[in-house]
Amino acid sequence: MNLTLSKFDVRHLTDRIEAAQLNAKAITKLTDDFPSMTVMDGYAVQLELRRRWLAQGRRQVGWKAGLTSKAKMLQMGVFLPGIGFLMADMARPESSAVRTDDMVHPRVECEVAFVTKTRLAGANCSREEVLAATDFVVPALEIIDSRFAGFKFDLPSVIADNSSSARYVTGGRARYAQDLDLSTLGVVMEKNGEATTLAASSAVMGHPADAVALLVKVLDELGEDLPAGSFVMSGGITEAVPVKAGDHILARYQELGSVSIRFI
Ligand code: OOG
Ligand code: MG
Repeated sequence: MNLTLSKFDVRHLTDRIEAAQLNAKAITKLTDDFPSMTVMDGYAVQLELRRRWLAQGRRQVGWKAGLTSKAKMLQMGVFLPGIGFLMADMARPESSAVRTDDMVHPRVECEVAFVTKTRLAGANCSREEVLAATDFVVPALEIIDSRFAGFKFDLPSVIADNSSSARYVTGGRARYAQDLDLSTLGVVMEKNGEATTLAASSAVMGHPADAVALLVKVLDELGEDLPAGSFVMSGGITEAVPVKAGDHILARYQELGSVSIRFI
């Protein structure tokens, strides 16, 4: 897919995204000013942001796939998946208190995360290859935070914003993928003690490993691969739930245990 942004525009839009993240201040979506922006332009901004952060000494641990379930697509009104990068310093400990004052409007979603033991690459990556390359799976909560006003965006804008990546939390029990049927794992998310949303992992493209395969294909288009030892989040199973200071989230997964977090 083609690029419409100049190198100058990419740097300028990366400045905007980076400032919105640092100051936790919402901005208008990028396509308001650059209406012909493409998905590839979005990735050019995302990769410039990653380049800057790596140059600052931040460490990348992996990637995430997003908008991989119908629930998420319908919630956001964006009907194609995208990917984003994950840094080590975005991780928060299980059961810890997560600050909200450094985010714009955080939301929480339940995901299945994969940790890989061999490299994955190529335009034809399959579910079987992903499962063979998987060391173990672990339940995760992703705390997303769009930097766009009203949590409203289109695909090029959200990809430029690193697919709303903000924080993530793992917990529960790590399991070998071959010991589970990853397409039928039920998950219930409780907010402040009340079941708020529930679904099964098949909501993610029929099988969460298919979302990882899709991520590898997008990486291939970007000239990247997925190195051994990567942490990969496969996408929200249910819609994301807004949270504010004082809220507590507990996600209970079939076979994988539970993950909780509270907000201050
Ligand atoms: C985009 C990120 C989507 C997921 O798991 O679907 C995502 C968003 O909804 O803001 O992380
Ligand atoms: Mg997500």
